[in-house]
Amino acid sequence: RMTWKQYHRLEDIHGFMDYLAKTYPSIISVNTIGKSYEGRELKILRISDGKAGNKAVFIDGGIHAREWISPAVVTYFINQFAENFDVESDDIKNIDWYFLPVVNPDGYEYTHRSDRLWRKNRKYGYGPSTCTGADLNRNFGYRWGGKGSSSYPCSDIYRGSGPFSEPETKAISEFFRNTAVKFSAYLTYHSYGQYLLYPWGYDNALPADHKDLDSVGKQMAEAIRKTGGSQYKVGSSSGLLYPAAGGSDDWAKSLGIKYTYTVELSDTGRYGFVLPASYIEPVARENLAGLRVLASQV
Ligand code: 0X9
Ligand code: ZN
Repeated sequence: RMTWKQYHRLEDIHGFMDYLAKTYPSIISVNTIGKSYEGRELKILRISDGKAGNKAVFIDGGIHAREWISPAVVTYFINQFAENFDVESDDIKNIDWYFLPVVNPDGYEYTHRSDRLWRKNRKYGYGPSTCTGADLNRNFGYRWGGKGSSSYPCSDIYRGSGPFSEPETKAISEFFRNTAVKFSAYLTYHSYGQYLLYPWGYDNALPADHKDLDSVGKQMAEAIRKTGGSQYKVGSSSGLLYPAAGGSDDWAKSLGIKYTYTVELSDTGRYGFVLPASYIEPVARENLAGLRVLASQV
C-alpha cells in the first residue's frame, strides 16, 4: 500500500499508478513510454476530464537516482488530484496532467539495493571505459556537450556518448515528438537546495520571456512559504546554481514550452539527499501549494 510516510520501491510506485488507472478509469490512464537500460518500464500517468480546450502540463521526477524526495512528492501530487478530482478547483480540472514520477528506475532501484548516493542511470559499456552510467540531466539534446558536463564516463556528470544516447531520455524525447499535445508547462523535481530554477541552464543567458518565468516562480515561492514556511530562491539555473548543459529543462524550453522549471526540493543541506521520510508530507504539501499557483497561471 502506498503512503507518504516512507520512501517506496519502484514496484510500489508502479503498482499505485496502475491501481489509480483501474479505480478511476474515466479520468486516469497509465502508459509505458519506453524502457530503461535494464528493461524497467517508464510509466506515465495522465489525469484529465477529457474536455477540449484544456491546457497540458508535464511533470517528472527521479531523473537523479538518489533524490528520493522527488518521486515521493510527484506521487503525492498524483494521489491528491486522483482522490479529489471532482472537488478540485477549475484551475486543476482545466489541465491535462501528465506525470512521469521515476525517469531513472534503474538508478532508483540501485540506490535502494546497493549505493544510496548513486546519481546516474545504469547503462554500461561506453567505449573502453568500465564505468557505469550517464547523468540523464546532461543527456538531453539542446546544447548537449557544453559547460558543466563531462565527457569522462566515470564522472558523476557524464553526458553520455551523444544527445539522447540513454534509453530513458530517448523515450521522453520520443514521447514529446510523437504526441499532438501542446504543453504549457514542464516541471522537473530534483533535490536539494530549495530553488525554483528556470532556463537557461547551459550558460548565463536568459530566454526572452524570463520576466514571466521569474514572476510566476516568485508567486510559487510565496505560496510555498505561506503554506509550509520553507524559503525557495527563484532565478535562472545558470545564474543561481551553475551552468550545466544538456538538462531536461533547457530542452523542454527549446521545444517552446513556456513555463519550464527545475524545482530543487528540500532541504538546504542538513540531510541533503538522505532526507528523512518524515519530511515527505510537509515538503509535498507546500509544493502542492506552489503547483496550484502554476496551474492558475498557465
Ligand atoms: O545539476 C543538475 O542537474 C541539477 N541539480 S542537482 O543537484 N539535482 O543535480 C540542476 C539542473 C538545472 N538545470 C540545468 N542546468 N539545465
Ligand atoms: Zn537532480
